[in-house]
Amino acid sequence: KKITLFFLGVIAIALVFSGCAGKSGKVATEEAASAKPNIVVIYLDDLGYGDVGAYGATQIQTPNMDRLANEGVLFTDGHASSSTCTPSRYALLTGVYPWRNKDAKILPGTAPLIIDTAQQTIPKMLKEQGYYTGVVGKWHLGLGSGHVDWNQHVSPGPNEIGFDYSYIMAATQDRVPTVYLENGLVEGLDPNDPIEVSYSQNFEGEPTGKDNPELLTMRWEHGHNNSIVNGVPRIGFMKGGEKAKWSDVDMADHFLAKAQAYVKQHKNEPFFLYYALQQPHVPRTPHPRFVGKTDLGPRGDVIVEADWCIGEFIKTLEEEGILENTLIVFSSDNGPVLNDGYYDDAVERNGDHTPAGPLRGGKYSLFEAGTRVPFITYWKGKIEPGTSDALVCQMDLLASLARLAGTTVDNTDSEELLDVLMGTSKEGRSSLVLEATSRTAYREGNWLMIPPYNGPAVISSVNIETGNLPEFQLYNLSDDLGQQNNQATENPEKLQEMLDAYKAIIGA
Ligand code: NG6
Ligand code: CA
Repeated sequence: KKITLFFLGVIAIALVFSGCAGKSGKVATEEAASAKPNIVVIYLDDLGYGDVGAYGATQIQTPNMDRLANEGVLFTDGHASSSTCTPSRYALLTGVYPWRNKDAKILPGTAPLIIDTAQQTIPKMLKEQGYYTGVVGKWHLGLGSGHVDWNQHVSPGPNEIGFDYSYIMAATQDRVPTVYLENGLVEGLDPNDPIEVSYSQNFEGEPTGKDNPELLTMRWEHGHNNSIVNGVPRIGFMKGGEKAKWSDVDMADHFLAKAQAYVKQHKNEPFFLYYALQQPHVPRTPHPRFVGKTDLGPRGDVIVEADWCIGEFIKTLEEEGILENTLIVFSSDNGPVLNDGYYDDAVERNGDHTPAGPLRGGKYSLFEAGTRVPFITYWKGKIEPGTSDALVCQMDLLASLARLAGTTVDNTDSEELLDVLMGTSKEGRSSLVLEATSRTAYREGNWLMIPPYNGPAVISSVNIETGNLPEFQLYNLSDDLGQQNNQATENPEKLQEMLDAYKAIIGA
């Protein structure tokens, strides 16, 4: 009898609780779903300011990027923090200036993770606000904490800095290991064929690009002459892991499929996706169905391929009925380069295409084309189409997305510019320190100051101006976007004002 009464009591209590939980749970989800849109950052690798139709390209057709621009806000003055990959990605995810971290520079595939696992990041912040968070694509922020054994679970990595899900290539397409990692595990690894990676010496008996040109389907021009994978010579040496190696020509489709699957799986909860495409970084390996889509050779063709991927990805959001509830931020990690180390006709077939648009410099450069990149925000039905000349930096996404998700972050480098990203305000940043291969420059208003730097004025291997000059440079971008007229000597007051403000920020 006692037992029956006890059970009745338990059932009664359970009913009361399930009733409450059911009701408030549902309301909470509905509120979250309408208040917290999905957030997708589509990030390209080395895509230049002038490589997109909406930004003036005529020889590369980019209808899907153009759709985002035409139906969203096209920023004319949007910046990566840096003119190379690792620092820009560091700033994007952490909201911290990359020059504050001495390790935030182009990393080998064996480098340890450079984001502190205690650090604030976009995925961590969003996760705290109830988001499911994922990264698909290029990582290049280091993995592990010293020596990485690629045959074991690799950690710390994206999953330790806030991503619930990660499907990545460790570094770049031109660096070993040339395998994908899903949540820290090399996909498709055969334990009987373990992976070994070294950036200092080759493994005995393994061919290299340098010694075995007869094995190459793509020739190296500078660097890129170590291990050969799929006929392409890479940076770094790798042995084993045959079955796990990626197929270069399928990489775009492969990442797209992962990004689409992620969306389908998480469409019923607010999600964040950092979709980091590999194009048009070297080696440029378009899938055969994109070969010849432009007259520019592989560099143009992989941009068309990336554009197609973006179109397919948007279609998935549409088909799943969540496009209206998804904010898309589109950008690139640094400016363009034609010859980045392989003979792939990028220079020879460039014709009169201007990858940097009207800007001076390119990847690796302190000049404008290093960091000023395509930058678009799109949110169907929420963002009014338009153009914005506001100064914005990818580093500002942390604070801005925090506001969108209903929270704030304790971060002084990341500026909260949500209204600017939404197109309702044109009040962007008043200043920004830009970085290129560990050098910095200072932007305030329309003025740009580059302090004196020794070193070559041009990186001859890639044929890009560095921005180095032994004296100060001062440009007024409002009437000299191409940075042709150095006003440092004729405008000493402005120079001094800029120098003082710059020193105050960098702590010099
Ligand atoms: C450089 C590579 C270049 C590219 C770059 C990183 C050589 C000679 N050049 O060192 O090809 O991989 O690093 O690019 O090795 S980034 O977009 O990831 O920053
Ligand atoms: Ca890059």
